[in-house]
Amino acid sequence: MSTEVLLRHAIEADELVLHYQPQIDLRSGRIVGAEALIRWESPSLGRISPAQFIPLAEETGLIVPIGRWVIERACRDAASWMRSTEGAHCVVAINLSARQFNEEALMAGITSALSENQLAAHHVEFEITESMVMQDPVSASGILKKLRDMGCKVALDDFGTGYSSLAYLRTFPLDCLKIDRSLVTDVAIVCAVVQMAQAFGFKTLAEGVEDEAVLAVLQDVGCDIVQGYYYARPMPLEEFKSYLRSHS
Ligand code: G
Ligand code: G
Ligand code: MN
Ligand code: NA
Repeated sequence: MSTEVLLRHAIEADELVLHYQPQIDLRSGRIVGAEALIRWESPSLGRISPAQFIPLAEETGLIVPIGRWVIERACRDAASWMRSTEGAHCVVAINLSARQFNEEALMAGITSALSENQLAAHHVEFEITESMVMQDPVSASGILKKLRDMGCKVALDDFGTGYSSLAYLRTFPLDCLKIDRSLVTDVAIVCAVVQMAQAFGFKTLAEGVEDEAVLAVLQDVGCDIVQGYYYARPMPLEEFKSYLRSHS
């Protein structure tokens, strides 16, 4: 069977899972969020990376049902950790793909996932890549505004890898810039991005933090939030809940 056919069945066959990677506030040391990262365990193909199957899902349109599943499951999981004292301030960060972002039914899907799980909108953040918004900045800006009007947060993912128009960037309704992990070891770039984000009124999150030296630089330049293997790898829900309990 082709990978496409197998992926089509992956949702109903319960082969997709979400792992969570903690996001830590640098000043307080508290866990303020967790990024949901999809995993596919195929009985016939083995473990397949989202870097492989997300592009396929985009091409075939399967990203629409998969993306809907991700939003529903992430909201359900976040609602479950939100009920504990340790998890009460931990936002769930959900990656949106280009198709999903431009889909008419996106807002309705989010609204129903929130209400079904009695999850407050401000506990959910959507990650949209720089290239997705720069393709059509005017339309993207309208969608970002709708998400924020609902009460959700919005982060610009992979920042620094695409071609952002700074003039547009400053007008975007954003909460956070996620500095791409390929850039976090470059002191000058990190410093410049943090200063620019501060001037524009956005928070900064550094991805792919793997060691103490990088962490020290980020602290120095005033980066707000960090995420990376130095703290933890993406992990299954139950493991993430114990992580929350033991790190608060
Ligand atoms: O976790 P990992 O490094 O393997 O993820 C690889 C890529 O897949 C990253 O670019 C990440 O943003 C993307 N990805 C992971 N989970 C999701 C998801 O739920 N939806 C979308 N659209 N992309 C995801
Ligand atoms: O594209 P996006 O930023 O959504 O993807 C995040 C990806 O980065 C995930 O696949 C995640 O597994 C991976 N990741 C998270 N932390 C680290 C890290 O410290 N080092 C590396 N190399 N990858 C990381
Ligand atoms: Mn991301
Ligand atoms: Na990224």
